Order: sequence, then structure tokens, then C-alpha cells
Amino acid sequence: MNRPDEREYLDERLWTQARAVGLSRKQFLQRLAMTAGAAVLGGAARRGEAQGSTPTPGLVKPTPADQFYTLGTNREMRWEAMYGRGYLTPNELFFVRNHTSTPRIAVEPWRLKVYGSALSRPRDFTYDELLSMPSVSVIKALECTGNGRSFFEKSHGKKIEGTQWKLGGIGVAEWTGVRLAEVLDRAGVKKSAVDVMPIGLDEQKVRRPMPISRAMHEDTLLVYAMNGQVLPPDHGYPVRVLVPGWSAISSIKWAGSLEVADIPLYSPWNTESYVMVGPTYTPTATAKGPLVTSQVVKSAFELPWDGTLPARRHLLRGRSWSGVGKISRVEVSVDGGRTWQRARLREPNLPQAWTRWDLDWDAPAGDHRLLARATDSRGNTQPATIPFNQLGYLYSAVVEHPIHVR
Ligand SMILES: Nc1nc2c(c(=O)[nH]1)N[C@H]1C(S)=C(S)[C@@H](COP(=O)(O)O)O[C@H]1N2
Ligand SMILES: [Mo]
Repeated sequence: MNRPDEREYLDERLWTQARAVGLSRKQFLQRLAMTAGAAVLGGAARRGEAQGSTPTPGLVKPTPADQFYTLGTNREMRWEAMYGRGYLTPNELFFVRNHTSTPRIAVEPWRLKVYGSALSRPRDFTYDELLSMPSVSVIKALECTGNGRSFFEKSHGKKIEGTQWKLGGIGVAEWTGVRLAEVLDRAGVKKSAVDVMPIGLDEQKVRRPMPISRAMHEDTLLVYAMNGQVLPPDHGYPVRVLVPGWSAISSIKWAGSLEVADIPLYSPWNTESYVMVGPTYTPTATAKGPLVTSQVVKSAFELPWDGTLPARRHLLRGRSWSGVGKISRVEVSVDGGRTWQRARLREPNLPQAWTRWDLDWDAPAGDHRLLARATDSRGNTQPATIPFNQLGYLYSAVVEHPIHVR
């Protein structure tokens, strides 16, 4: 299950944070080919260019059953596949959330169209131009807001429609691209700008506006590489948005255009969905409930769900994360929540990414429930229960992980 060479490579990348500043596209592609991207460059990316934009059913990458759960058009990462791995989620293991299916897009004639009432120089950007602009890399989590949705059934006795994620709708990667702010500046963004809406090139044109302040944030990127490889088709090739710490619905894949307006913008994704609807939430003038923005604190064990372990000493491992900071404390209970002990936190522990943790467990034969509870650097923690919301978002409550020991 562990591939040490890959792990070392990924860990090393954490600290080197390769910068592609000022490289031509050719140099950039050469550099990627020298490191990890050779297969990708020889295969998927080139094929895409030759074909033009033809939608193919489902996904492009293989998602074997020992690494993923298939949930309709989505693929959830199995946490046991992360056991003992390095900090980053390899691209092959990264969850996929597709509203429909992965479109195949060629970088020619693709353009990023930047238009709208709050621009003095609306214009298109080519792929080559984006790659020639100052390049930035960040290590950040991307998490589906519905991650953990399936647990509402047990905690509130109501099964919620929608993808039944356990906790595998998250991954952490090194994302490389250009600042969205840089692109907006070049298009002459005006002081009057209010909202920015990236629009995807998939079937439903998935799009969700964000406030100009978030669009101009230094970590908000237009991404063209993921973990040192050309951004894979399923993750948004050629270019996706990345809004770290926020619900991944803001991180629009296969971006084809950006509307920059001096009035508030709306789409189904900020009025009907990705809003909090329920007894403790109040509808707003424009949406069914308050908008989902930042992600919350969660934890997961690197173990099979409802799996079986031999009765002996184990190194229990897991990861905890938060959309607003880094993790400052993780407590684990191996007795269904009666007693708690501190887990050892492992470096790196980056904000809006995750930290790995572990502890020893002398596992006695029997059926057990393992619980993990994290607290972030802002003091946000995981409560025993959270208020219900109809769309099943932001499940930050402590999860009971069932495990059998034989
Ligand atoms: N164009 C487009 N962008 C999209 C989506 C989509 O279906 N289409 N899904 C969003 C959602 S809900 C999530 S959780 C993330 C998933 O990103 P990933 O598939 O790269 O993991 O992409 C977001 N961006
Ligand atoms: Mo999502």
C-alpha cells in the first residue's frame, strides 16, 4: 500500500515549493516532465489537445475499488488507502466530485474569457499567457462541503438526499498557478467590483460567485498544476479556480470564463444549494439560507470503515483539518467516548490543510468505536452534535468509526 519513493518525493516537494516564475510554457512542461509529469504529458494532456472539447461519460482517471467508493458521478477516497502515506494526497487518490462528467478540453482553442461591468479592459487569456505569468504554489486542502453528510442519518435520524460521503471527500495537494488577482488586474478591475463568478465548461456550467475581496486574496489561484503534474482532466484541466479554506464548490473546475461585476451575482450554487437550510438557519433576501463559505474542523482515521484488525498493538493514525487555521490539538477515544487521550501531532501542520497524528492502541478483541476530536488554532472544535441542515453540509461533529478486532 505504501510507496516509499513517492512519499519521499512528495514530502520533499513540501519544502522546496518549486517556483516556475518566468518560465516559458515549454520550459515549464520540460520541468514537469523531468520530475513527475512525464506520463501525464505523454498521455492525457496531449490526447486532449488532439481531440478538442468532447465530453466523455464519467471520469478519465482509473478509480479502483480498493482506493475509492463510487457514489454516482463522484469518487470518494478510502481513508485506509492513506495509511502511513506522506503529507499530500497523490493525484491518483484524490477524490472527485463531478456534477456531471469530466469534459475533455484542448488548450487550443481554449481561452479564459474575463468580462463584466467592473472591468475597464475585458479580455481573453490563452493557456500560454497564464503559464508565462508569475507563478505561485500553495499547499492547501480541497474539501467538499457535503463531506460527512451520511452521518446526519445516525445523529438526527433523517437520511439526507445527495451524495452519501463518509469522510473521504477531502484531499491536500500542492497547487500551482497564477493569482486570480493578477488576472483581474490585467483586465483592469475597477474599485466598484462586487462579485466574481468563475464559470465551468462542463455540461451544467457549474458556477458560483465569490466576493471581490476573496477573489483578490493572495491565496486564491487559477491553478494549472497539481502536485507537480499538469492538472489532471478530472480535477479541472486546463485551469481551475482554488479558493483555499472555502467550500470546494468555489473552486470551479474547467474554468472557461470569469464574470466580474459591480452588482451582486447569483447562480443556483449561491441561492439554492451550498446554503444552510434548517430550523436554526434563517433564509436571506436572496438565498434559501446563509451562504456556505469556510470549511469546518474534522478528523478521520486512516482505517477501513467498519473494517477488521488483528488483536495486537496498533499505531492508530489519522488526520485533522480546518478551513480557517491549523490544528492545535487532537484527542482520541478508543472506548466509544468514555475516556480521551491526546494524539501526537506530526509535522507539517499547515493552515487550511491538515495535520497527521497517531497514537498506540493495544486493541482487544471485540467491536469498537473510535472517536477523534480536533481543535484548530482559532479554538474551533468538534462538538458531539451539530444542528441539522437539510442539505447535509459542514458535518463537523465527532464521528464514531466502527472497527472490529479479531
Ligand atoms: N465546473 C465544475 N467545478 C466544480 C464542480 C463541478 O461539478 N463542475 N464540483 C465542485 C465541487 S462540489 C467540489 S467538492 C470540487 C471537487 O474537486 P475535485 O473533483 O478536483 O476533487 O470541485 C468543485 N468545482
Ligand atoms: Mo462539493
